[in-house]
Amino acid sequence: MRIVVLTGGIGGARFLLGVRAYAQEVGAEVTAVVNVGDDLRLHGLRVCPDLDSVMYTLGGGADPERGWGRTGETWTVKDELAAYGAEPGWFGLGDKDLATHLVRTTMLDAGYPLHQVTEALATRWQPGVRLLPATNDRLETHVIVSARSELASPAATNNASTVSARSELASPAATNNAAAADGFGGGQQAIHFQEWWVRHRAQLPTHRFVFVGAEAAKPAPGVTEAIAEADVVLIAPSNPAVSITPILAVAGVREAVTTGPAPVVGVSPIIGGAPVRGMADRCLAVVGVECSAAGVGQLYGARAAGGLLDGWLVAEEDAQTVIPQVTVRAAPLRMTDEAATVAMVRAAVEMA
Ligand code: FO1
Repeated sequence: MRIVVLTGGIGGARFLLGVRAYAQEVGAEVTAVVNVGDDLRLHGLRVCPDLDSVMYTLGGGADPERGWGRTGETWTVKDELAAYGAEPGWFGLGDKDLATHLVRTTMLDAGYPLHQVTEALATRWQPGVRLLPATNDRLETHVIVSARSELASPAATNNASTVSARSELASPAATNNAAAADGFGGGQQAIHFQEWWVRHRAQLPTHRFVFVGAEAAKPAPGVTEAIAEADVVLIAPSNPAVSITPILAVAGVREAVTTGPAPVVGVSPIIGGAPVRGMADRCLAVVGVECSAAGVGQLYGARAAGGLLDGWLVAEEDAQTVIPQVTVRAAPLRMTDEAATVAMVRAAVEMA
């Protein structure tokens, strides 16, 4: 059996632990198509948070509490960077983690595409599933927020690493043009997702997410093929707005899923109206989706109605959820340990 999982974020990485264990039980192969919208360039390095969360989590190197970065991490370089006043100080790169970014950046600069770099890094970690970036091309999630003085000030914008962590959209002029062009009127600013997520904890007045580069981005080699050959496609209980949507925004991926032969089953990231962790509620509010299993199920939509889902696995608290033309099943959805996650995966695959 071939299982494809669309995934991103820390919840998605944890879900993959269960998918891998289930696949080992039934003798299935797993391909994870991982979000790259969180990626950023920092201190000259390419950082891929979602690919690294999956690689470290499945490879046994992730810090279980944080969910990102390495276990047993030290922060000497981070402190040294702060001593130089090197911006941005709000995004911490651990010493062990830095080695990953150095190897990745060196390989990318040598011309290797991201999917081959990911494969090379995974050789060390042996995640037990194939990791594919959704695309090798530039795709960055930016967030349109109400402009704030410190964000738009030239000093902040001119600092190299800050600008590298933000898009060319971030320059006030460009942003205002972009915002104005979008009929949002002036006074709005595009900032990189990580700045919104880590520096501001999603607490800024936020208008929308933009997946910069999505139209031109192509699925990484192997992505549409894996989806076409899959026996089941699972949508992990990741953040729908900023982890799953940017995967589907890559031209060709959504079509591959909706027109492919494999049944598509999603797992709700919302239990009883609240996200299990992270800030999915904040993100769903930005896109105007109710923070509920029903809201997210409707966001993904029924395949029969042009959406994605054949099945939607919800928590027992949400057993009454109805999504027209989608099979809804209830099961315990808290990934308290691997066995609990395996049970979720089994329930999802059996729906398919
Ligand atoms: N999240 C934070 O809240 N603070 C950080 O300083 C931080 C650093 C960081 C470094 C590397 C990495 O791969 C992830 C990091 N994250 C940090 C988490 C990251 O923002 C999120 O894991 C994803 O982007 C959201 O899924």
